[in-house]
Amino acid sequence: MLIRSRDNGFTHPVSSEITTRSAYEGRRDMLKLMAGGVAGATLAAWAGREALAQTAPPGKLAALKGGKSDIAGAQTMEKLTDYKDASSYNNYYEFGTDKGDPVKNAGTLKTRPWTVEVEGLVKKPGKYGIEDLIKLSAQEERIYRLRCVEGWSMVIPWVGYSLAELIKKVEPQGNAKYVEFVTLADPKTMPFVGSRVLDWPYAEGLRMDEAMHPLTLLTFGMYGEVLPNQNGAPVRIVVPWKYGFKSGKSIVKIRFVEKEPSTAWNKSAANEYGFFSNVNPNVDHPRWSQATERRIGDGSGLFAKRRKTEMFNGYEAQVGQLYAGMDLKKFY
Ligand SMILES: Nc1nc2c(c(=O)[nH]1)N[C@H]1C(S)=C(S)[C@@H](COP(=O)(O)O)O[C@H]1N2
Ligand SMILES: [Mo]
Repeated sequence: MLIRSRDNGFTHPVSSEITTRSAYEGRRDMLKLMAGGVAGATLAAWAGREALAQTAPPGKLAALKGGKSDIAGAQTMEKLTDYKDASSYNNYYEFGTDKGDPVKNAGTLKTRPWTVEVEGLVKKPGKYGIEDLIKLSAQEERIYRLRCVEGWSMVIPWVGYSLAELIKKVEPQGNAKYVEFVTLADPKTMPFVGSRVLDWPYAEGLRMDEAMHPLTLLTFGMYGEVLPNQNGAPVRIVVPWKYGFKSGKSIVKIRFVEKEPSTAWNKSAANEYGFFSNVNPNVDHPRWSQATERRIGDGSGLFAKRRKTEMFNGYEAQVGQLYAGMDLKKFY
């Protein structure tokens, strides 16, 4: 396909993958132009780009913009997953176990007021109101692949800042070796809390060096807006080199501890879900292979095209060092 580059005016071939990405960026540029009072021909030139309508959010949620992140691994030329897919094909068991349940049921989640408690082995524990937490550091946009342990993946532009920014502010003590994330478990608003699928609250954890890694994102938004409830509003973690279940949604506690914390999925099936859960095409899940994945949007059923899963979900250059010398079959 031929498109005209906005940067230099030259016409050059690009793959359709790049087109959608640039259409998304184009929309943001268009909004800037509109704000600046540019109309008519310019707007007409932007109209009718269908990829744009699919990828962009419908604009019902509050805007949350992030500056383009320049940390290594935070950008990709891959096609973004359509907003519609990213916000309607979810795992959020508190709202049901089918992929379509969270978007239907998470409307009851009350995201204000919201407090995140930082506790445990830190010099400056405290309670952060969500608005203060959002303002604690500059918001960045990071485009990450999210690979679910079940074998599907998406590419999502998240908005947030490195968890390390918060960690530095609260000053962990020397004996703090792990960070535990506790998420909301409110039986009044979450219909499946109380069911026995998992041991609630949904809890997750990271080793301190993983939590401090710049790619680990304290996430408040996606696609330039605040997170929809079903994606973990008002604040979640995103750890792009690990299977999606390590990225806990709707966090209420961040706790610094000495021993490896137990996690919801590890408690439910320790032989299937280890503490590390780094994406690894060479270590199969006991019930299925992890060598390939289906990118949401690439077709489904008989027409599903599968892609090779990459070591550490493609972030090996950035995070491989964290696991030097570790037997990744043993520490799965
Ligand atoms: N609290 C909570 N967090 C959760 C889950 C959950 O069920 N409850 N599911 C996890 C799983 S299995 C995945 S793949 C990702 C999905 O995130 P997404 O729906 O935003 O793509 O969220 C993770 N975080
Ligand atoms: Mo998942």
